[in-house]
Amino acid sequence: MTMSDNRKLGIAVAQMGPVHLADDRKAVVARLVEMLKEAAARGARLVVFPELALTTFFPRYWMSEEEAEERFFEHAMPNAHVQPLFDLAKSLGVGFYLGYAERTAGGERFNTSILVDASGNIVSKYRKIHLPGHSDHKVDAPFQHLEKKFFQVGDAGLPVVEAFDTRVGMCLCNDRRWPETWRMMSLQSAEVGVLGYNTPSLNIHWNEPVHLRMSTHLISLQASAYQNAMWIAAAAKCGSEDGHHMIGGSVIVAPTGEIAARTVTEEDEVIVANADLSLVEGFREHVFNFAKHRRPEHYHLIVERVGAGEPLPLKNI
Ligand code: CDT
Repeated sequence: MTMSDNRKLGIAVAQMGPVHLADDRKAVVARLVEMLKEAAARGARLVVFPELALTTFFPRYWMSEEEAEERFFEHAMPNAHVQPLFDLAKSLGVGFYLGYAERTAGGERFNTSILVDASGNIVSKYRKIHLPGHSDHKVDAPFQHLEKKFFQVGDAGLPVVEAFDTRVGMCLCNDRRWPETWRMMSLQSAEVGVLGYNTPSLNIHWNEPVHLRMSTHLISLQASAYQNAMWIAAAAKCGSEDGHHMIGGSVIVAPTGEIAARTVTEEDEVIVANADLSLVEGFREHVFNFAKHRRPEHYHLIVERVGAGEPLPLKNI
């Protein structure tokens, strides 16, 4: 990777308004195509679309796995529905990140995202690791969050690839709340992290005040961008999908932790930042010079324990 003093990457986030049950893939892809055109015209080389971008956020509905596979999963990527997006991206010379429900040839189901380069090739695939929600039918809840029923835990780690003259890592939605996600990327020298999300305004698991949905989303991204010296671009699918509201607040965050661009609607909306990648290098040379300052010999519990346990014995007291 070549480093210069002033390396720039035009990054766009293409936020989506609601996708209703009645909206077919063709109509959805037409919306993505329009936003890709706008993003390219505004100087973006990488466009970030949401999680499960091609359908409504279907894990809110109780149904069998077979029905979900039939209605909401992609059995190949690309496929005839999304080919226009791939073709346009290639002709414009821009790449994109796209989230979708993946059904493999072997019958596995993942909540997946892909990174497509400016030549229209899939250069990386991520399968969501931190699956939120439950697998049982919560009959008293206003809606379901059945990611643990419909998806397996991702089996592809947290991939970072060289693309767009930088290094790019991917994750999906709930992954953004876990510091391990971002540290895995920054330890692979990712300079840009991209994600899509569907975050219901109402948390069915506990009585979380609605305003915290936005503040915990933003604080996770801003802290993670700063602590890992990365650019982070996050795309919502938001607004009211058949009466089920999800937060917007799509952002592009600089390695300073500052928000460089933010959506103001809950509809299809493109934001763009000309990301200065040399900011990453600055932070990584100084306060977050990992090789100089990290002390992994004191971090062993992070990989040894899943849940919290007893304090470690005190030393040297
Ligand atoms: N899609 C997704 O991962 N949403 C979660 C909701 C958590 S509440 C069950 C999120 O972290 O936004």
